[in-house]
Amino acid sequence: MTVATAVAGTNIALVKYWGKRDEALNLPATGSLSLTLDRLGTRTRVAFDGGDGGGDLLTLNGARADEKTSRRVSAFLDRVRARAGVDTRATVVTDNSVPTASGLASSASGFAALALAASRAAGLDLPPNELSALARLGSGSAARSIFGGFVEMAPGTRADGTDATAHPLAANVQGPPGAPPGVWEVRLVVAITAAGEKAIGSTAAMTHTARTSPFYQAWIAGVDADLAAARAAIDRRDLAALGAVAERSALRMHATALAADPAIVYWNPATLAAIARVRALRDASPATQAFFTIDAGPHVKVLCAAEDADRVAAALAGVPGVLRTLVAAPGPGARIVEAA
Ligand code: 2P0
Repeated sequence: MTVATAVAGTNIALVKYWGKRDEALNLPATGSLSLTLDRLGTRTRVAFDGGDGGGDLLTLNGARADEKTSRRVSAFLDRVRARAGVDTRATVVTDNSVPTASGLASSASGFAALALAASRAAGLDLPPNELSALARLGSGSAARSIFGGFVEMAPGTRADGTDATAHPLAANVQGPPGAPPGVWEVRLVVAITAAGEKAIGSTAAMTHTARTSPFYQAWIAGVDADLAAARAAIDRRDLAALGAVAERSALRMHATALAADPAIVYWNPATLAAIARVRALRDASPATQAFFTIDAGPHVKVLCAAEDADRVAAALAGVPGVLRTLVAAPGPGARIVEAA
């Protein structure tokens, strides 16, 4: 097989990953826990067809990719080629189903789709945990997008990273006694608060935080407790408990980055206004159970029940500085959609 197309959904971490134990192998310093989304993701076609004659040819959202992105993808393809015993250059065509400048064009769905499409096109049929470890080499968060629904990423302890993989959590397939099986019907409402690229990429920001933030060790030390609380909340389908962990984890991650020297500030005024709106929704009578999380950018993502998603989206759309909102549901893991 020399051609394969894969799709993968992006994921939003509820317990954040922010720091590495090994930069070369992209091994996280802690575990993390996320929700894979349905509508927002990446479709990638890989053909080991000789590329542009000299090297790999990467087309991203209809245009030839820039040097930096191309190099990162080629380095990833080199790992796949080495493993499969292939030395042919590739043509890669990748499209994000994420709205332009949404701040959600994350590397998570990109490297998950690339790991699956490239490995399959190279003739490898990797089991999910090995695919997850492969995707991690491209981007830490991509290891989680191999799986659908709620997913936990293990930091692993091995130096070679073979145990630094993600796995789906049981809540994806079974609920509490009496509840119907299937994915817990939560939603993530995304409030876009800025257009354009973020100021500092996650990889560089994590390294800078680890080197200069006096809060970094305290941040790392707290993640296991958040993971345990999040797992327990998901088992019970307790939205308020899961939301409390998500807010705590995001605020601590940002506090740690804010304390770096020089400071890493991802927020803008609309970020804070959206946080205030979410808290007001909870304090209102009747209350709406809604909980925010924020990644390496100014946008605010709000966890809520499916039946409240439209109300939460409308409330956020009215916040000054919020440019647009979108609603995402839990989605499946990475999958092959075409192979030849
Ligand atoms: C996360 N983020 O857990 C955290 C929270 C952003 C904020 O994972 O260096 O692009 O490629 O492993 O995965 C974004 O970082 O970083 C990220 P690398 P990645 O979702």
